[in-house]
Amino acid sequence: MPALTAFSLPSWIESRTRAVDRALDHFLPKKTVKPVTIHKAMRYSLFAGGKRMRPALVLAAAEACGGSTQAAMPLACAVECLHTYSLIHDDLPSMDNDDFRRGRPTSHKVFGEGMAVLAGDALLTQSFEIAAQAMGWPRYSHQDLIFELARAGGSLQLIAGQVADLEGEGHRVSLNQLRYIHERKTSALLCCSVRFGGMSANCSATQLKALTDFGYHVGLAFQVIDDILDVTQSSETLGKTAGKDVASQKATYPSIVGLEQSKRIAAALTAKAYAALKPFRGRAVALEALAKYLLERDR
Ligand code: GRG
Repeated sequence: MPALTAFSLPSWIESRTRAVDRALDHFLPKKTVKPVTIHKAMRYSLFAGGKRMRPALVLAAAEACGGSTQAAMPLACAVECLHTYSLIHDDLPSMDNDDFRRGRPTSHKVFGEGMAVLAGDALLTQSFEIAAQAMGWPRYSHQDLIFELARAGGSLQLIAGQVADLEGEGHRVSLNQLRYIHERKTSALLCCSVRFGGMSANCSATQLKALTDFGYHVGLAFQVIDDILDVTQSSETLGKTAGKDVASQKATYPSIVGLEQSKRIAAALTAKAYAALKPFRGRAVALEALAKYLLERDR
């Protein structure tokens, strides 16, 4: 009888992260390609040591649906490029004005503000170029893939979250409004990531619905934890400026409901994410492990 091998998340993450890094390196213009400054700037932020959680979710969802890493990889790289663009722009002086991200000086600190804007723009465009290189599946066409990415990154989701965030500054923000921001700013792209994984495996409508539900809840939990870590961790651990939310009087879960209640809310959201995986009947091992890891993470 073959020995049962226990699933190890650390080694799963390590091997998938290495594969994602190799694929990103393949998809992106080399830093010697003209104009070299922009390609250096794009690569500087992309290979700065992010957690690669969105690509991991794409690949884990693909596995849950019986798909392959190879087929899902362009979509995993596309979401990471879009995510990195949003971080570069979020750090700009005209937005959050941050000097430190992924453990290094932010793009505008190194390349200047104009080049950082362009590096973000280029990564956003690059994400669509990469997504267009996915193979397309009987149930999901290229049109579906491009629509999915545009919807998650557009003015109804990611940008809407940032708009509400900017407009909320200096005002009293209710818990409902904060949830609206989190749904758009964070949950939308995590949701898109797991949906992409399912699509790359030509998943059924039931599976896609389950992944959507999972992504929504895990995305909200992810942002509540992000709010908590801003208060409880050091800049060194986070690789970005800690305590920024308090300093800028930003509405967060801890500032509205307190730290302990925030932890309970994150745990409850993660429980809902687990429950959404029921249709996979135990086959979504990596997704389950990732949800637990995201809840317990310290950076
Ligand atoms: C288009 C300017 C502009 C902004 C879009 C999403 C967004 C709005 C800005 C991103 C900034 C931000 C703090 C978003 C919240 C989501 C979040 C917690 C991002 C950090 O994600 P991690 O922790 O980062 O996965 P790494 O560096 O590990 O990839």
